[in-house]
Amino acid sequence: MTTFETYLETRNGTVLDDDLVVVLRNIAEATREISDNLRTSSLDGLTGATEITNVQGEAQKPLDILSNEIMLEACRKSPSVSFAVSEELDSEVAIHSDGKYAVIFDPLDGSSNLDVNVTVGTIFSVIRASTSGEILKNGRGQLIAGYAAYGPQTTLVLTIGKGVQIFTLSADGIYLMTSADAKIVPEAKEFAINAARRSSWDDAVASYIEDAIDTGHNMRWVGSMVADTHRIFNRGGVFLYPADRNKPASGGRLRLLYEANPIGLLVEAAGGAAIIGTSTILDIEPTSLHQRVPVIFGSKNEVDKISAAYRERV
Ligand code: AHM
Ligand code: MG
Repeated sequence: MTTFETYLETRNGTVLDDDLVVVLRNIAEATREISDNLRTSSLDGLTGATEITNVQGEAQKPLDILSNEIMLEACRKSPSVSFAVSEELDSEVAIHSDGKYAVIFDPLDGSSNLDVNVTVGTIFSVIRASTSGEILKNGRGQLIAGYAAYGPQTTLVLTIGKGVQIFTLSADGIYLMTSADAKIVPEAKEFAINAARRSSWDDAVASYIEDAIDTGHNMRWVGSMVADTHRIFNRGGVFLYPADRNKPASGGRLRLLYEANPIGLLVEAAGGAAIIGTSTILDIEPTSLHQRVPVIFGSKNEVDKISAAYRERV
């Protein structure tokens, strides 16, 4: 089996530079460390919430803080990293003054699920940015995007510019390639949405979900985007966290830079689609680090149906 190290050596046939290889190796190592900490967190007293509230107004869990620190350390160990941007930090953190790449991450996505032992994940992307002014760029500028899913297995899902590769962490702590070119099937009768927010959906989403139910689709909602995304990578379907009609200014629940963009790049690289309505996620020009956006992605034909429902209504 191809090891992650061999993959880095060959760069999967891409032109990834040596500095980016170091960044990626350190991020992968950080996910391995986070995975180790998660395995025994209840035994180590790393459960419950702290008194600290993050920039999102959410109570941080000990594992949010620890995972954030592990990811920041991965950035510090990488000489070419200029800035780190995290869901858990108010603003960007300067790392190396002569760095040229910013690492943007959600250190532990779905952390509200930690105490119920459901799959959570780390989402990350790397962009070119020597100055803080260059961080706010659209998702097409991502050089690397990926996530680690911490479930029964720890899985690293990556794009470095050519398709999507999946690695599984072995018992010896080595990532081994389990998919060289992962694809999202174009059609699947499964959708993921928080149906309790139905009264807030716009008409395009409401009509798609109504049709889906009428045509025998199944519903799945883990409440942990990495887990829902990983299911879509394995058997297709769509994920929706749409705009909230009752809060037009909020745009949605999920954050553009470290949730929607990395997942959007991975999904497109696997042949799927990722939209906010009539436009694609990767083309949104960000206006702030923690900007929230509507998020709809997954099997291409299903996403196209939702996009058509939006176009009919404009
Ligand atoms: P988090 O980054 O604070 O964990 O929030 C993001 C998570 C996603 O993983 C998930 O899809 C969503 O929040 C669930 O939201 P809700 O609780 O409204 O269903
Ligand atoms: Mg998150």
